[in-house]
Amino acid sequence: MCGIVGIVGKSNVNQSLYDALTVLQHRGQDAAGIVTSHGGRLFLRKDNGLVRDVFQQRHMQRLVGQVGIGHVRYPTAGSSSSAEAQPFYVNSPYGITLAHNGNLTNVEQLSREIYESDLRHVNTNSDSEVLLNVFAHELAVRGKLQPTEEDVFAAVAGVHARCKGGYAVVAMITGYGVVGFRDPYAIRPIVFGHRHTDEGVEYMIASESVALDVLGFTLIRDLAPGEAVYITEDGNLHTRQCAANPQLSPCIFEHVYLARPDSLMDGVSVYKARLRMGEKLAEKILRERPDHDIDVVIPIPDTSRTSALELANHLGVKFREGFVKNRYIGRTFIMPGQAARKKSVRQKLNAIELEFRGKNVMLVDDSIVRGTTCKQIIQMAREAGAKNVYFCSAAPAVRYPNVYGIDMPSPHELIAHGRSTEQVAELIGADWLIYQDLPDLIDAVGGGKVKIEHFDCAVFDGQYVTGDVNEVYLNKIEQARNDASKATAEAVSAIIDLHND
Ligand code: PIN
Repeated sequence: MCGIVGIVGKSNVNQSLYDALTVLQHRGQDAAGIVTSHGGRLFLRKDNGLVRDVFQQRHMQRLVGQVGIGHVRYPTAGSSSSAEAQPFYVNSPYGITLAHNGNLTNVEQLSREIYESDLRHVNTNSDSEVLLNVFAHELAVRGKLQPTEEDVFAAVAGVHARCKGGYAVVAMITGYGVVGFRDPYAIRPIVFGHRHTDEGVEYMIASESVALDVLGFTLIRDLAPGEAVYITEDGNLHTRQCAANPQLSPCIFEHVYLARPDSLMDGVSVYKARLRMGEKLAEKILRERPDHDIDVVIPIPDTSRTSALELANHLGVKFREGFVKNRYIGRTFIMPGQAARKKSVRQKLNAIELEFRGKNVMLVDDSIVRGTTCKQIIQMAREAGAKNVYFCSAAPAVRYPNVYGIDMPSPHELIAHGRSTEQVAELIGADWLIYQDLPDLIDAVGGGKVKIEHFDCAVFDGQYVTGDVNEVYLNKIEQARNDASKATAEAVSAIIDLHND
């Protein structure tokens, strides 16, 4: 998962891009980058690290121009080099830079085509660089000295015809404008909006509406599946459907915990969706355990708070903050002769004993992935004196890998892979466990004021909407993951784990 932003402004956009990336920081803490364009020149700064660490005063001063794009990257196994920080750049045609959120599922084939047929060179293992080269090729074959919006949209249509997988993209065509587009299933999110200044109207494209809000832009709308928006440097906005058979199937996991609650995605309030998840969970508890003896509902901070609150309301049970999170976790230093150790949950969360002692507590989390964190948290609840510890997950059991840009462990690391609810409960040490049912999650997200019927729910049901993901592909990525993780030093994985939890 990553965050992307593009701005066509009326004055320097460096500060606004920086601010937008800070707002999107939850979508990726591994690397950050900004490129701006001024007078036919590009100015780029990208590196590993948080937005606040990557950009210093001296970098910001160099990032001049009224047009630019930016990116924050989530760590994925084997992609931690700063050479793979985004935006990526190709010099021909025009000079194009691109930032991408998602993952292409046919990257091997594309890489071959790019080299053998398009005669292009790709210098990293990043699928985003592949995507950029496909886009650049599709624009180059139009053969124009000055691309029009027709050329740009034709190039996006070319990308849709060749690329498979999940992608939300912003790309800057030097001297011409910024284009944003979304894959034909709209798996990854992308919105656009405008802001009025004394100098005129400015436009922003971003992963989440919260970036628009915070910077004083007004949301125009989400891009539709397969749609592209092109904003020229002089401020003209064009949109076009560029896919042959678009079908809205956004990733439901965005609502579970990836997105900020104050974002609207495809018209759905993430916050409201989480409230409804809590309501549905309460209904399930009342159905399956009408005689429950829960004394108190306690969220595991932060994401699950919203669902836990509504769950408690619907059960008519007290809601209490039983865990306090340290917001200032430090780095893990590698001392001579010592291997870096994974930071324990204990360093991040502390229990307020009096909320646990002698009580039957219902802990709520947004999801159970590896099960390692929740196991430790359940243990903490017991040590704090809980009589019984029940657990519920606002999402269904995560049983399958994600191939559209969310970094998930491989199947055998997923605690629910091939296991029943009772088996998971036993492994994590809960007295009983309740998972959200998938139809309830779908209804919680897509059954509000704005109706969405179909989602990408692959991590829960193993159904991959793009239709090209089979056993062979899944085995291949698992193998690649294992190789990458073997090659990755223990110290690095400890830090990645810290981010993932
Ligand atoms: C919570 C994110 N959320 C917490 C991620 C832990 C599963 N884990 C998925 C729960 S927040 S595990 O956004 O950081 O607040 O028990 O499966 O290891």
